[in-house]
Amino acid sequence: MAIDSYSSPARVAEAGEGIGADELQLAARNHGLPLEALRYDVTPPGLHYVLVHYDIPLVDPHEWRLHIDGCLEQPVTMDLDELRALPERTVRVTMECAGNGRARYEPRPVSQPWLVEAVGTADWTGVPLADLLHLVRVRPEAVDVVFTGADHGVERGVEQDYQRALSLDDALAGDVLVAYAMNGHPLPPQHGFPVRLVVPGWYGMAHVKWLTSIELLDHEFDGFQNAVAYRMRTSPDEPGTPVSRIEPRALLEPPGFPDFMSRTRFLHPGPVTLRGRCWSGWAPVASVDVSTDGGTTWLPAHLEPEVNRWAWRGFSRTWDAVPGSYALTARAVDSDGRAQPLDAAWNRGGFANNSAQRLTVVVLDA
Ligand SMILES: Nc1nc2c(c(=O)[nH]1)N[C@H]1C(S)=C(S)[C@@H](COP(=O)(O)O)O[C@H]1N2
Ligand SMILES: [Mo]
Repeated sequence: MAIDSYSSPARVAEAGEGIGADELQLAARNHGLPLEALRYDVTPPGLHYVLVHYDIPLVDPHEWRLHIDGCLEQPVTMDLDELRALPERTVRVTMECAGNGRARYEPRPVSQPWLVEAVGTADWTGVPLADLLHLVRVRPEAVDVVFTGADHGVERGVEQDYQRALSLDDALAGDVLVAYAMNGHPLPPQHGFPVRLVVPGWYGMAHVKWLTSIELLDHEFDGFQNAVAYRMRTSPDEPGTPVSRIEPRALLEPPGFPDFMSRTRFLHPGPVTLRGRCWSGWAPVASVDVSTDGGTTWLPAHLEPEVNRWAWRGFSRTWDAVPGSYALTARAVDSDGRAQPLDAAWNRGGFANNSAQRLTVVVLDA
């Protein structure tokens, strides 16, 4: 039997169709950030969201090599010790899956059914990609840089290694790292052990895990994850535009205590400080507003100082909670004026859904 019998395009759920066994299977492998973990400045690794397209490969760190070749003067193969001997840099980065919010789109694109929780922040340590590219002396004709992971699978009938490319300009800009440590420790297997790419400000698909090769091309990369997947389109036959940087988002730490099944929050009446985190990959967040009536009226939040450009920022707002039922939400606006909407425009892949979060909160009688 041929693999192309698995080539059906990504499906969109029928009206009213519930989450199916195939989506549940993905959701049970790929976990989100429990929203109470927004309390940590740096996400403990086990609480950081995880997304893996195929299998988590078992990589022997002694056998591992990074190959850098293609359109350059000085091809290089290095082992882990050689990589770690180069000058290192640590950058705090908030990473978010491009599919975050997918399950809240109507109709629902059938894939990993994230609500709002596909996010995490880590201190990534590694070698700046720009330093490595300097070392190998990239030729002037080079335009794209392809990153290949050690994982292998099939997607819509196409057998492939996980590969993503950046333009040479994007690869040289903004703190892109070839990282071997997360929060000061070797990468956990699910986060790319022993080495992954980190592309600050970009959605997760660009941060290639289990990195084994970096190849310079003199033409645009047309691999599956760039040319077919991760494109914003409303119908399957249009080429669409590439998914790239992270849209602005604010997320509230759910206040009070939860009901086990519905996750409705309960609070006792009185003053409460609502807290959360905000980020945008395009431009720094300029303001955050909070609403207790589902976005009809907004209250400005206090923004904590920026730790660095690529890490989320804390925000807070006091609220005098009186008995009743509330729909809490928050929205971020970045300094380019990109504003988080109550309802983001739909696309077929279910990408970049930064529609404002909605938390049902019941303030109990005194
Ligand atoms: N090699 C490889 N890299 C990958 C992936 C993958 O499946 N294989 N998934 C990508 C996607 S879609 C996301 S959102 C991030 C998730 O990174 P994390 O699991 O460390 O949070 O890794 C990216 N890098
Ligand atoms: Mo993702």
